[in-house]
Amino acid sequence: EHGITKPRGHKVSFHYNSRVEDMHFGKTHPMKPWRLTLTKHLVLGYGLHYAMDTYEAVSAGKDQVRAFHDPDYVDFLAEVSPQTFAGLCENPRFAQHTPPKHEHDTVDLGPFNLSTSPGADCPVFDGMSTYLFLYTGATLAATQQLTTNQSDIAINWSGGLHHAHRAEASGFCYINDIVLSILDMLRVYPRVLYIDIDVHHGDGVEEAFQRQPRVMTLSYHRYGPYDETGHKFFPGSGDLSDVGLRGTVGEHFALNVPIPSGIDDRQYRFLFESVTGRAIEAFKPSAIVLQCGADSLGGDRLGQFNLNIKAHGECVSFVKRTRLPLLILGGGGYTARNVARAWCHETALATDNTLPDSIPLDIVPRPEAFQGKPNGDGKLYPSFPRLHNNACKDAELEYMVKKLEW
Ligand code: V1S
Ligand code: CA
Ligand code: ZN
Repeated sequence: EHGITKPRGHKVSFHYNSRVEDMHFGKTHPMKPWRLTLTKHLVLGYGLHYAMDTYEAVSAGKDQVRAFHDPDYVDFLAEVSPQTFAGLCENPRFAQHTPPKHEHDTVDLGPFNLSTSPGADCPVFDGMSTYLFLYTGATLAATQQLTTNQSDIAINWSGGLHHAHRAEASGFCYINDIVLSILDMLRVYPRVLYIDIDVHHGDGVEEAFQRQPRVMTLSYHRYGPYDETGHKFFPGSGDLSDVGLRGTVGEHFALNVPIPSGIDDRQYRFLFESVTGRAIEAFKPSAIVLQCGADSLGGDRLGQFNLNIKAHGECVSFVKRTRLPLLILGGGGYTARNVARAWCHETALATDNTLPDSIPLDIVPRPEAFQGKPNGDGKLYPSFPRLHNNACKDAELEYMVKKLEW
C-alpha cells in the first residue's frame, strides 16, 4: 500500500544512527542535527526503507580516524566535552595546537580551532565525541558496503563534513569523513571522483588530495570577492584558477566552479551537467562520492543560491546514470524542512522511486519512532513558495514537524 518498490538492477543501502539527532551545537548555531530526524521520518513516512537495506551505524574507531587526522587531534576529539575542555587545553600536547589570537576574533579559540565560546563555528558541546565518531562510522560502513560490492549506492545523510582539516576543525566540521572514505576507496578503486554541490567550497577534501592524481575533486560553490557585508563567503577559497597543487602530480586534479549568488535551476543544471560530464569523460573514475549539501537550495538560512529541490535532485540522477559505485553524503543545509524534503526526494531517486506529493500518513506515526527527547529549536520555519517540492506538500510536512516537536 505504500507504493514503494525495490530498485531493479541495483542495490541501495542506507546508513544511520538516530543517536546523532540528540545533539545541539548551541542556541544560535545554524547546524541543527534535528534536520536528520525530520529526514529520517520523511524517508520512513514514505516507506522508502522498503526499497533499501538499512543499517544502524556504529562509531568509527580512533585508529580509523587516524588514517587522515593528526593523532593528537583524534585523542582530543575522543576525550573532549564541555566538562573536560578546560583541562585538556592545559595539556602541553594539545596546547601547542592553539592558534595565535587575532585582534578581530570575536570568540576565544582553543586547540584545533575548537571553542566553548557562544557563537563559535566549531563549538564543544555535550555528546560531541559520540556524534563525530557516529557520523564517521556511518560513512565508513557505507564505503565498505560499496568496496565489497554489497551495494551499488550507499547513503549517509549525517556525513559529508567537507571542511575538516588534518589537525583543525573548521566550518561546523570536525572529522572529515569524506577524506577517510576516499582513502578506503583508493585501496580498491584506481580513481575516485569527488563531487560537492554544497553551497560552500569543499576545501578540506580538496586540500587532502591536492597531490593525489587518483582523486579528482570537483566543487560547485558560492564564490566572489566580497559579499554585501564586505566579507568573503565562507571559506573564501575555490577560485576558478584553483586546480590543485601546482608543480605536483596533483595539478589539474582539482576543479572549482565559483558561482555568484542567486543562480537558478536552469543555469545550475547547465553548469553541473557540462562540467561534471566533461570531468567524468576525461578522468574516467572507478567510483564517485557525491556530497549533497542542501544549503544550495533557495531559502536556505546560510546559502545564497536559488535552486529548487528538483534541480538539486537532478544532480543525483545525473551522477547515478554513470552506474558507477556511488556514495551519497549529506553536508550543509540550514532550513531544516527543505533539507529533509530534498534528502528524502534524493533517497527516492537513488531507489528509482517517484514520491507522491502526499505522505501516506497511516505508515508515518510508528509509535516507537517518536519516543525520546524533544529536539530542535522549537521554531517553525517559514515555507518558501518559490521552492517546488517533490517530497511532500507543506501541509503534510507541517503535520510531521508538529509531531516531532510536540
Ligand atoms: N555563513 C555563515 C556562518 N554562520 C556561522 C555561525 C552563526 C552562528 C553561530 F552561533 C555560529 C556560527 N558561521 C558561519 C561560517 C561557517 C559556515 C560553515 C558551512 C559548513 C558547510 O555547510 O559547508 C558544511 C557543513 N563561518 C564564518 O563565516 C566565519 C566567521 C568567518 C564568522 C563566524 N565566526 C563565529 C567565526 C568567523
Ligand atoms: Ca560545494
Ligand atoms: Zn555548506
